[in-house]
Amino acid sequence: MSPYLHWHILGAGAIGSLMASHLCRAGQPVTLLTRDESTAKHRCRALRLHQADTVLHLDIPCLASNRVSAIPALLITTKAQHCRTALHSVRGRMKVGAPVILLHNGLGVYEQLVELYPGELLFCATTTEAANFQGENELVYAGRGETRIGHPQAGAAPVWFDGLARAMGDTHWETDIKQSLWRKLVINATINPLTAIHRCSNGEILGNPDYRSQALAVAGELAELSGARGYRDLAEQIWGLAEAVMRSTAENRSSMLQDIEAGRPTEIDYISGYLCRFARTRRIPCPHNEKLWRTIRVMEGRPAP
Ligand code: KPL
Repeated sequence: MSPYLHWHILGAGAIGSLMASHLCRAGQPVTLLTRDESTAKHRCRALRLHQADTVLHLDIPCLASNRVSAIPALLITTKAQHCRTALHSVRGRMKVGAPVILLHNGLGVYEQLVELYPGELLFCATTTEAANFQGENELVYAGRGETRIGHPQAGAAPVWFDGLARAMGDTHWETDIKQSLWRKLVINATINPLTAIHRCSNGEILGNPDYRSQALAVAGELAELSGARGYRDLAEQIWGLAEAVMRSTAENRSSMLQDIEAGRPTEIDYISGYLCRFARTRRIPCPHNEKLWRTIRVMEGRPAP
């Protein structure tokens, strides 16, 4: 019997496929779940993983999510706004005691999912791994990063964690995952909406004086919100953290910009929207973030919040 859990991955985008390729390369059992019966027909997805100058051919087991019978462990890598439907679609197929890890940008999904699944089995993760598809099966591993996994109510690492971490590279158990998720949230809130509005790369936000001053105003409000949330040290670091990410990913087009360009819904309600709702409960004005939330929703063709 395998000492490893058989992870099923819902959300076969770039990050989900990268995580599947890590498990596959480590020889651990993994299955990509897809809604698309035709992809699942061959029972495997042929991926070409491009990393530096090498190309690796991987055949990742694949199943239609309505065909899977008993899921021992689930990693959900869909966009934030699709996590609830994704979990709902396989809820009746989960083995008793199966852990579920949520890996997406933004906050607020865990609170929605505890209604659907036992809270003690719901874990959250954040990653700085970077990948993108350049062609249907051409997965580019754009940058090695770090993955942090934890439970929102804190606690020690579960027994399955070491096996998973062995496959996933630079992966750590995080005792304060809420703070790590908040840190990623404020970085995304500073960068993503502005890149989508100005249709520019992450680096151009720093390079254009007008965009830069807008980002500084957004980050200033986020510092106040972070202080109110109890993260005083983080409040002082926000601009420095966001600036470092804009420099190290200068050529990147943010995930929100890619969504806008492709006419897809964005994660704005879980990024700026989550922060503005938090600000309203504390009666903290944050007009710059409100404006970003409103503008992106209107760009998507949705009513302003
Ligand atoms: O996480 C990102 C995203 O695009 O969603 C950043 C860090 C901004 C990199 O582009």
